[in-house]
Amino acid sequence: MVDVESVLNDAGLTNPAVQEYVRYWADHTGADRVEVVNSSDDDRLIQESLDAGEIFPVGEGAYYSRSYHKDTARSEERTIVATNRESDKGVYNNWRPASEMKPMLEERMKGALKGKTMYVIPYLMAPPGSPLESFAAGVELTDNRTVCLHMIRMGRVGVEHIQGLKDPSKFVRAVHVTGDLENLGQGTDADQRYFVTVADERTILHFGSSYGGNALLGKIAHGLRQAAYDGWVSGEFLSEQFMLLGIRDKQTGKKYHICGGFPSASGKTNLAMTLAPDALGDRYEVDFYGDDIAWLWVAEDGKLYGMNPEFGVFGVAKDTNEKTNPTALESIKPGSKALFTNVAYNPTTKEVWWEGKTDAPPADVTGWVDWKGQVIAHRTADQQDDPWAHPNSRFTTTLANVPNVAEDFEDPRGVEIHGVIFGGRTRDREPLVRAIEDVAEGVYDGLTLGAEATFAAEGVEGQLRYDPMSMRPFMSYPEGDYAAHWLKIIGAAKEKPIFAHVNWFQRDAEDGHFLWPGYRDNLRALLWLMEYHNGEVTGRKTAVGVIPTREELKLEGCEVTDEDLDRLLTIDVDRWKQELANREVHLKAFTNLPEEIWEAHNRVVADLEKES
Ligand code: GTP
Ligand code: SPV
Ligand code: MN
Repeated sequence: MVDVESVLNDAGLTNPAVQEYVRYWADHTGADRVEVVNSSDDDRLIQESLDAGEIFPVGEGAYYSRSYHKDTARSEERTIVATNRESDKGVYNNWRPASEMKPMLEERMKGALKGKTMYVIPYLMAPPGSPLESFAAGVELTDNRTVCLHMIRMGRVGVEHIQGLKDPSKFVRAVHVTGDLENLGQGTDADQRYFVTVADERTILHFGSSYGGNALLGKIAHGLRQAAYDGWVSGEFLSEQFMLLGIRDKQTGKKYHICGGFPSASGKTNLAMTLAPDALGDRYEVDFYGDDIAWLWVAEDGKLYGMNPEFGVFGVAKDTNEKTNPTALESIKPGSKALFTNVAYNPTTKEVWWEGKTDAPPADVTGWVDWKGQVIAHRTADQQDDPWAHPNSRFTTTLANVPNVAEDFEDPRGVEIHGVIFGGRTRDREPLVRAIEDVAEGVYDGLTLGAEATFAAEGVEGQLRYDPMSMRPFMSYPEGDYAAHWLKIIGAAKEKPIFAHVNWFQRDAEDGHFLWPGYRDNLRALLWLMEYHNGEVTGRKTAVGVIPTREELKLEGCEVTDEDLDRLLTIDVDRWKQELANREVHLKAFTNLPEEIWEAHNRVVADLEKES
């Protein structure tokens, strides 16, 4: 048996509550070795991983790995929020009793680390000194060295974050066991995987994956699910799947911060890292703060603040290129120590490629292997069209590598929030942007956020898959309470943010082209929103919010036709009435939905009626 105590003492991890926790799990999993991980171990761990063939070099100073081919994304069905009280059961959180799930996970993890090393990763999901720091401390235990490399990039990792805790026992206990990936029955009736957050015990037990949010427990499991629960129980803050950006107006010297939620793979990373369009670049600059999680709270000065608890970016590789996201490309260049997962790789030239990186894949396929490790040159005729990279392949890099990262991105005080936006992929109905001043109506808009049902098989034409605040896969407590908590937190702010719904994805009904050019041009909608918030423009009032007039949008250098622009700035009252009927069904599923939310809904219904 390992002498856990001396390993931890030697590493300076003397916090007795941590020692007790690590000792318990080292015994239970039967680990052969225990090793404490600090971010300063990165170079050594990279070398060990290269030597072991777990990662491969990409040029100089970047790396590549593949996950098991049945282990490439989060699994929503296998993800569970467990607590000790049934009143925590919501519509989306897959609630189960803690008394049922804990023994089940303990059973799966028993003896699972025989012959293996248990890595102990002390981390902080907040800039040190943050007012929410006490909710941000955690210790992940993992059997996977690549997970350590990712955690060093995605969180702040080091013994110092756990040694000085005000309450030495207040840290999230996050246990990750990879399991025997080839024998877990992923996606079958005999699926062995379980990803459980025991929220009221601040314990995370994930079994059966080495990928992304399933395995980097500081990120989604702690940073979103656990933090959302903590924010609600403490009454102190919100944790949301939000991006966070700043806009600097060099002419007036003003600075704005906007956060907002788009469902997974709907453009948060692209928006957060965007640059101003060339024609507006002399006046405006965009600062990057975060692309996936924001914590929001009201500080003593009565203002609403936001911060990104993460230390890095775990971004979708597909379609990342010079045009769509030049800053992302810059952040993963040689020397960045970026990690690529499940893209295509060429071990001879040490290059990576993914769909959309360039118009066509490399013409000379010599040496290239796809994300499954299969040699491209050996593909059979019917495999020719298979993607080279997995559609959920990702890059991992630290925030500091992003060229337009905000100067104050690590300021523990966070930044004042001026706008909260929601957006999904909606091919019709949703205009480019509609501003909402009333807080309850803004929260209502977030609760009714949705993305269109992709391929017709499951979806009803024109009906959305609702994804409240883009939190559907990460919801940890009941939706009615969630809405009430939002009203409470934002309601406490002396200066209210403006809400807005945005849509970059409206399409032409005939030929399907995107009406709006998107990407860098999206800033134009946000600039209008801030000017509206400042009272500099008035817009046009509609039943579903205030819409810009064409003259109010800064359109210099924007390639959009007059006809498309008209459509982007129009409300189709009949389509909206249809949508409102769907919303009613959606909201009725939530118990204890605050009366203010129903009032907002009814107001919009009545206003639409007046407009028709
Ligand atoms: P998660 O990390 O899964 O939470 O995703 P995300 O919300 O950060 O999504 P991401 O920014 O990676 O974008 C996903 C896809 O949307 C990419 O393929 C982008 O190219 C595409 N996309 C982003 N912004 C736009 C836009 O303005 N217009 C169009 N047409 N596509 C966009
Ligand atoms: C998402 O799926 O929304 C992600 C990736 O950001 S993961 O960390 O795997 O959840
Ligand atoms: Mn995400």
